[in-house]
Amino acid sequence: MSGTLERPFDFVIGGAETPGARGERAPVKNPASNAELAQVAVGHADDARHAMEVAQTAFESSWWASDDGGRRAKALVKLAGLLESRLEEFARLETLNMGKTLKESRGDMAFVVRTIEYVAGLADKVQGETISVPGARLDYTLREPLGVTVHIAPWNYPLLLAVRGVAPALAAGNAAVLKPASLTPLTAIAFGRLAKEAGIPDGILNVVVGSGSEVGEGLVSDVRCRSVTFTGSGEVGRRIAEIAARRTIPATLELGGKSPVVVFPDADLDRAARGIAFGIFGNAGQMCWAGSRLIVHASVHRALVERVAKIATATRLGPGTEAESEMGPLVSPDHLQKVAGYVESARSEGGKVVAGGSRVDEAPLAEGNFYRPTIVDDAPPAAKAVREEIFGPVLVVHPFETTDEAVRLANATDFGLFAALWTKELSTAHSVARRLEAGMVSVNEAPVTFPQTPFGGFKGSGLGFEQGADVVRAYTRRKNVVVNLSVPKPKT
Ligand code: TAP
Repeated sequence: MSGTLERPFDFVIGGAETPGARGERAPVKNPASNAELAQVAVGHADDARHAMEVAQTAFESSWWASDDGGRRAKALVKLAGLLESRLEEFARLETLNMGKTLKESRGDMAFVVRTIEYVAGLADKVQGETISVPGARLDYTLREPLGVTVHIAPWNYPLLLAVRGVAPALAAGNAAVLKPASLTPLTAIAFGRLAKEAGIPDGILNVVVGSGSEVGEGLVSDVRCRSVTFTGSGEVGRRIAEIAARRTIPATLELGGKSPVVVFPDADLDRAARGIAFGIFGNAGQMCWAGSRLIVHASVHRALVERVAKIATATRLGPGTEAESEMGPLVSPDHLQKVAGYVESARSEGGKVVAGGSRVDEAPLAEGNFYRPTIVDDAPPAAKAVREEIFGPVLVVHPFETTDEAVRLANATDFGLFAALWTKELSTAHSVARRLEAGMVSVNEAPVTFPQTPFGGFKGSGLGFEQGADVVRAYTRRKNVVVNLSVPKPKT
């Protein structure tokens, strides 16, 4: 890809494309080359306020928030269809902006389509209940939309993680304001442009771009914001939780992890090696639930590390747009430096780099942010690279002797998003799955999720869940109504 995309990417507010109050635009880059890719509108606090005001008006005045969930479902199904019909275009845009391979972007877009279809199916099933109470009374509950919901998305799955919150909020009848990450806003904006064609009323789906500290905080602090869904770093997530607490609004936080992959001696090592490589080198390791700590039984330690190292070394790096590329670049030069810094710290703290461990500095990839799939063996448990989320293609390895030790090592982290187990023993699988402090556990499987399964973490990995059958209901509020049915006796 060379040159800038011709059409600028402006905000989508109230069904119209607008460059924002001050008319500012800034370039976004292609991480495979660091060349300019597109010009994007950059907003400020006044744009955040404007988006919230427009969303509130649409919520109050359009049919969207009415009881007609079936009508919302139709519009959402149309939205999913529009995206599906342009899947290749969206996948390419995602790859150009974020760096992941086209295969990965196609998978992400298919997941987005399925997510919208899934929540569309729930839109007319948001219902209250009747409750038996003493006396001549009818008591029932109503489920109402919250109002304007705010969605702040990260750069690693730009459209997928945005729509994972926006779609159920819309299905419940809310008006949404989405702020994608400044590094990767293109697919979110392109998605916002589809809303009108899908028949979603103007102002119900809005997209505004700008720095998190100004636009993001502006959205969450706005008096009209009735809930916030955030995916990103723990530091920012906790800041958002503080604002939400002050405003007494719900916050759903998805904050990353340092996920263990525990391999028992009876595991199928070839399958496990492929699953482990997929779980840490997929999306160049920029995954909240990357299986970044391999905890392997000492008897198969060397054999397994050799297998994973072979896959790491054979992985073809290249621009995501090229069919033969198996791993794309990291999202930005700053992030590349951060990942490289972690590997250097692991080396200096006694870890052995057995694969990768360097950026690609040969032409033509040297222009981009390419970092080799890396394995650090025998890193001390206290090492920074073992404790902190690296968010890159870096696997750290620890051997264990007993199951208790494996569980202790797996749980020895502030995070609790995901854990994987590899064993053929049914009892080991089920008993260890129960002992792991993680919101999601997979057995003999690389990380995999579906719109119908809950996604969320324990401990420092977040608050609340996304996806799953309760996801639309989570964007409603419950109201209890009691009606006195007694008929006054006629006065004689
Ligand atoms: P964050 O700084 O947390 O950014 C995530 C989103 O929050 C972006 O849209 C960002 O906007 C916005 N944001 C930043 N500061 C904000 C604030 N004070 N108030 C409201 N919104 C704010 O994450 P990052 O810089 O993209 O990545 C840093 C680290 O976070 C990564 O290395 C990784 O460890 C973690 N991360 C985790 C995930 C998942 S899936 N859990 C995803 C991405 C990153 P701008 O970027 O436009 O300023």
